[in-house]
Amino acid sequence: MAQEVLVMGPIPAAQLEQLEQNYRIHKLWQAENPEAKLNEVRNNITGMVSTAFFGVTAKIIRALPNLEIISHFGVGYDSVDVKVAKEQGIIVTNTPDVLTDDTADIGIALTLAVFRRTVEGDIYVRSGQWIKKGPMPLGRSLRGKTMGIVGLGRIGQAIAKRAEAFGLNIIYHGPRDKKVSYPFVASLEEMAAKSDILMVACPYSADTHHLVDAKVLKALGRDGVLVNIARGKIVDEKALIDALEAGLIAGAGLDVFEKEPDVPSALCRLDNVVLQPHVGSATHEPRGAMAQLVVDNLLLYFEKAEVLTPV
Ligand code: 8YV
Repeated sequence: MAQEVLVMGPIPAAQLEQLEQNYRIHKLWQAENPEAKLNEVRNNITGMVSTAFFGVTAKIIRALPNLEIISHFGVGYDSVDVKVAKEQGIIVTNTPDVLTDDTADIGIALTLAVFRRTVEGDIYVRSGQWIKKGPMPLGRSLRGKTMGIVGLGRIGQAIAKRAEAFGLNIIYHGPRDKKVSYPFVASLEEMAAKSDILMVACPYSADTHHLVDAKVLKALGRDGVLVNIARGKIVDEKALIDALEAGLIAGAGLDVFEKEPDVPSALCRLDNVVLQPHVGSATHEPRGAMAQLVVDNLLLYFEKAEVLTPV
């Protein structure tokens, strides 16, 4: 009999089709009454697919007595209660590597957009201000500035590599000194004080909740720019809005927010902020590769009790 897989949220169509060909799947995000659907299938489910937005709570894990594997669509798996899953002997997999380059690209795109005012420039042309007012106010050069990276993991390193090509100096902060060529700064506040750009690229966990707070932003200073391509909750969003409104920092480039897709209107009103709707991995290539890893982890697990990318 085919395994039954509960799919919490959408993944690309080609891989959803592969799931349909191999398993009996239940698309919970499309169910009219998700709770009733869960009750109906709970004893049959052996596999699950989750996403950043459609995660897996401890309550759901505990409601599925025969669950064996959660195949997560995304590199960050903070939306899955991994601790409870592991306690129950459930395997969790994620989708690293395949999205590293595209996510790093968005980090650089946001940095450039804030420094070179590219979004403002686009509006300046389209709204006819160029003709009316003449040249736009000047931006700032990246060359010679310092980027402080919070979290020098796969994505942080890919950002560093790109940033070096733009003539930026790199320093980094994280839980430990990785003994790499970039200087490690043990105190985040100290790193922020040394940085022109504070680039957030670390995973979200209880340890990194509101890691970037009012003190760190103050240390970043009036010429400093915050860029976040990781998770919204790593930054205290209220403190960020206060710092931007008071001119305590120069600007921000944000791909992620505390309560997606609900972005505070205060952020939308600020000219020195560039906003993106969580698009780090949002190109066809990585999204396809991520979804394929989701499928391949399930296939391998149900065939040989092995997985490719456990967390
Ligand atoms: C999302 C992401 O997974 O990989 C991550 O951690 O945040 C994104 O790639 C994507 O939006 C799909 O849920």
